[in-house]
Parts: sequence; C-alpha cells; structure tokens
Amino acid sequence: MDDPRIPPEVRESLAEDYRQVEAMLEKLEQGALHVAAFGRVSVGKSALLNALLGEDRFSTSPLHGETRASAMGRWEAYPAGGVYLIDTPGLNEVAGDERERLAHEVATRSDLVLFVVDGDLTETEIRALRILVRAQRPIILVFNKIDRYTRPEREQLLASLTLHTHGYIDAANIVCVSARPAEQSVIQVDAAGRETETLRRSEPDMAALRQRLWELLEAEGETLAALNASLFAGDLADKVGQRILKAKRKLGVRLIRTYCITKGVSVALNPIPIADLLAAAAVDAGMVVHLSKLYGLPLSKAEAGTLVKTIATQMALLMGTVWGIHLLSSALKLGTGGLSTLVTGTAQGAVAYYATYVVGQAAETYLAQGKSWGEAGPKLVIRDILDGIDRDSILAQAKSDIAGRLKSA
Ligand SMILES: Nc1nc2c(ncn2[C@@H]2O[C@H](COP(=O)(O)OP(=O)(O)OP(=O)(O)O)[C@@H](O)[C@H]2O)c(=O)[nH]1
Ligand SMILES: [Mg+2]
Repeated sequence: MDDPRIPPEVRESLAEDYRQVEAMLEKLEQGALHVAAFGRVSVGKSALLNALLGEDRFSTSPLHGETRASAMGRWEAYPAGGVYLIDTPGLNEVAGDERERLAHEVATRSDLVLFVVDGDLTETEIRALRILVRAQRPIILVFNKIDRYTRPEREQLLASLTLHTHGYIDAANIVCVSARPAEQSVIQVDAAGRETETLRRSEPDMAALRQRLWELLEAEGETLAALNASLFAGDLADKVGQRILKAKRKLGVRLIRTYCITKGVSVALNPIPIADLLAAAAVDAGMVVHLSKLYGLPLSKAEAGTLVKTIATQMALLMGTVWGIHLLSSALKLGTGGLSTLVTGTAQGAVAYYATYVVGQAAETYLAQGKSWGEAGPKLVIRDILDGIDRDSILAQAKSDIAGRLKSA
C-alpha cells in the first residue's frame, strides 16, 4: 500500500483487498477457521447454524430472504476452539442481486462451506455449486429438513444428490439433517380422560453433520485454513497484476500520444518523402525505451532500436509498398481547404503520427507479454493491431493534435 511505484488509483482500488489480506493473516495467526452456511433462500441455513450453536443466534423465518447480511458466531462446542460459523443471505431463484454477490464472496472466502439444500438440486444450486467447486472450496453438502420426507423418499433424494454431485463432492461429505423439525400436534389424555392438543417440535437431528464437521476439522483443520489463504493470495496476486497492467496501459496511452504528437509536428514542419517515414520510425526508439521503463522491463536504446526495426519491417510487409500513399490520401481527404504546404505538411505529419502510434501499440503489447511476441510471433501481433485500429479516427486525431500544437507554437 505504500509502494510509490504503484499508481494511486490502483492503490486505492486495492484498499479493500488489503484489508481482507490483513484479516486473513490475523485469522491464520489465531488458527481460526471459517465455516459458512450457503444455499438457496429458506432451505434452513440460519436454523442449521442455530442448531449447531445450540442457541437462537440467527433469525429464521418461513418467509424467503430472512437473512439480509452475513453474520458470524463462534462455535463453542468445538473443543479446539477457533471455529466460526457464518450465516449468509440465501440465493434467490430470481436474478442474483447484491446480497447474493456478497453471499458468494463470503462462501468463496471461507475455509469450508456447508452447502445447504432441502431436496433435489435446482438450476440455481447447480450453478452456485459449480462456482464453489471451481474456487476449490471444500464443501459439505447438507440435506436439511429430512423430517419432511419418509425414509424411502429420503433415500431416493440422497441417491439423486449423490449422483448429481458425483465427481464434485465426496459421497462422505453428503449428510442428512433436520435443523428445526416442523411442529407436530400431540394429543394428550389426562387422568380424567380429557384430550388436549398441543404443538410440539422434536429435537433437531444434527448428528451426521456434527460428526462429519468434527472429522474434517480434526483431520484437515490447519490445511484448510492454509489452503484457503494460499488460494486467496494467488487470486489477489492475479488481480493486483491485472490492475497494475491496466494502470500502466493508461499511462502508456498518454506516453505514446505525446511521442506521436512530437513526431507528427516535426514531420509537419519538415515534410519528408513518404517512403522515408518508415525509416523515421527508427526515431521511435526513444518512445520504446520510455515505455519499457513504464513496464518495468527496461530496454537499452540499441534493443529498443532493434524492436522498432522488427515492427517497422512487419508493418511495411503487411501494409504493402503503397501504404504511405494510401494513408496520405486518407489524411488529405480529412482536411478542408486547398493543398497549401501546411495542409500537405499536416497530412504527412499525420501519417508519421500514425506510424509511431502503431509502433507504440506493438511495443506495448510486446512489453505487456513480458518482452515476448508470444507464440504467434510479431507478424500476427502487428496484423491484429493494424486490423484493430480505426485508421481514419487515428488520422483525424493526429491532424487535430498536430494542428493544435502548430497553432499554439
Ligand atoms: N420441516 C423443517 N423445517 C425447517 C427445518 N430447518 C428449517 N426449517 C424451516 O425453514 C424455514 C426457513 O428457515 P431459515 O433458517 O430462516 O432459512 P434460511 O436458509 O436461513 O433462509 P434465508 O435467510 O431467508 O435465506 C423456517 O420456517 C424454518 O423453521 C427442518 O429441519 N425441518
Ligand atoms: Mg437465514
């Protein structure tokens, strides 16, 4: 966060990740483990955690979407301590919203996920499971509300869950529970023969989950936490790399433009034969040296010159010998007024600008790939760049940049 080489906007955008890294390190130091309940709305995630905790910590309701934010409770029952249970908002069958995104984030940051379902897997659940599996999250698939099913129904659903998660989830990690069995009416008859009907809820049946959790934590607790931290670090390193690259690209765009203008203006003032414009591209070595510093892969002036020569050669081959004439006439057409020297000069300057622009783009691609043209080689890279450039808009930009500079001079 204090590294001055990292652009401020990147630093700012990393602040949240940095906070997470700190939290993760602290957690590792304390040997804490995070176990998150995750799943569709109303499958009984909150009820399940309450049953594990042995208290009504999280609010539950028959209405969908009861839990609105994730919350954490310490699992005192686990003897070694340090295990935290995290409740998350449920996934909605209707398009995912912000809460759902957060739930995903919590789940993919947890050391172990209790993926709670209350029957066969729905599309939403299959999608969410895939994401977790891809993020290499250890998962226990918890089939809750088994009190609602007869034994044969239960067996059949369990078989279906096992089948549909084959290859993703170890069969030993699929457990059946009943976190908050439905109330049942009980009729009591007193000594006088009077009947009274009362509603009674039987005890939760959590034994299978408790035992599996225990086994996993005992056997792999430390590995789970370390695995999670290393996955997070890897993830973050990729993210940081991408953001820095993006910031560099932004600076690179500015840098290339500055060189393009300088080059365009000098050619506009001292027009040179079109055929010499590519040779003049060799002057672009200065820009490449500058770019290479920006990418932290400094090139010497000679190396930069060789790189420019490679690019210019490919450009000439790809654009054909008459490229300059075509470009020049395009540049001229964009202008108004007659063929005064200034107009021709500006048009030639625009062509020079364009050439420098292509060299800059190519050099930048080479640098962003760690000083490599990649498997495709320079020819394909440069062809892609030429194909991707909107020639007329670059020429128009060139003319207005050059004209602006000439006017202010
Ligand atoms: N029959 C039965 N009902 C249960 C069981 N567990 C939970 N429920 C009921 O299912 C409903 C939803 O439970 P919650 O714990 O609020 O579900 P949730 O997954 O946290 O829901 P959201 O927070 O809305 O995503 C409540 O009415 C619970 O009483 C169970 O084992 N059996
Ligand atoms: Mg809930």
